[in-house]
Amino acid sequence: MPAATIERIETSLIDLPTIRPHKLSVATMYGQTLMLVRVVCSDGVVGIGEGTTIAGMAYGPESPEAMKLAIDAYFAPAMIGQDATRIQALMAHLGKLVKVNHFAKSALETALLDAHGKRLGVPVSELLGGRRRDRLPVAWALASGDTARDIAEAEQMLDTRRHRIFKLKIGSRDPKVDIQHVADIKSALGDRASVRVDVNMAWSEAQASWAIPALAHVGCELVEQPVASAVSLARLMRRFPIALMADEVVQGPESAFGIAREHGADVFAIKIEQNGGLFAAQRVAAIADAAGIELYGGTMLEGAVSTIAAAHLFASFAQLQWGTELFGPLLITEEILTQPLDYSDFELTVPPGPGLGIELDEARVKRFTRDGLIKVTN
Ligand code: MUC
Ligand code: MG
Repeated sequence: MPAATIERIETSLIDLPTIRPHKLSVATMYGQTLMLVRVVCSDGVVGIGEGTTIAGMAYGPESPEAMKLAIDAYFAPAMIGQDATRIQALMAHLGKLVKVNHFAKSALETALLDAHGKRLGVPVSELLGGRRRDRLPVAWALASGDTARDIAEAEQMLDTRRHRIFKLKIGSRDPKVDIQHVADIKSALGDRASVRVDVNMAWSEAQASWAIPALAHVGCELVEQPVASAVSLARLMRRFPIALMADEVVQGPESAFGIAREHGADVFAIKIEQNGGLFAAQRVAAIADAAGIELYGGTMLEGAVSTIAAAHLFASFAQLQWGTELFGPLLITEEILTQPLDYSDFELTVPPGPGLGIELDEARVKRFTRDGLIKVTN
């Protein structure tokens, strides 16, 4: 008889405003929707997890609504009564029943790990092999769409010692306009900050071939996912004096192995949701390490729950050469934790308590919980 079985799984959608419009090449975000999941176990322990994507279905194939539906209709019935303490075995079983659905799987695995950590009295990082660091450098994305506003925002981040690594979201405009935008920001910030860009797959290989050296020339140090295809990205490798990072094409260990085999990136952005959970993301990191690919802790602009789940994983990585971008909770206007996260001195503290080490402010969460399934935006 297992020590704890799964009794109930509850899901909800939380709609939260962002502090300003967040402009990516694929969409402009005005708010963020968190799909929260609670796994209630027979020993009274409740684990929380989160599934969050960017701009509905503009970034990836799973919407928050689809994650909720997949859990309610398919995952939950298969999980009720199962051993809550055998997380890897349970996730492997679910993997056979439900194909892909990486974001929903990540949310469930997070909740199971949170519950098990609370049960054992250890942080999730310890369940993942043990942390190697307690604090993580955190980049900020400049994505207002306006150069002067982005510079002012970066100056404020430097003054308050919140961020000194800036990722500029480009790709929706003419590349020449974008390059000027990057040049102006880098020249305003100088050596006080590092500047990187994320193109979110917007360029053709031909555009990338002339735009990347121009970005290097103006002081950009890293270009994230300039093109959509992994084959194109591999062809761009080693042609320029700056690093190329794979993001959207890294979707679990098999894809990571394929990219590594083709020498297809200098750096992987690791996202727990995109890879199908923390254990899958851990395997991706191991592949990268073995292949000499450097690591960056990515985000789906998640709220506090998934952000901290990722933080526990990134704290355990052997290498984290490019730091992280775990700033999602700072892009949201509302605090949904009883104790806010510690972002200070350009870093995020990985909570020391059991499980994820965070507690939801239930009243605030309730206030922003969606009543029906359909939301009308704008
Ligand atoms: C992405 O593409 O990396 C991370 C930061 C941001 O602004 O967008 C995300 C997703
Ligand atoms: Mg990206």
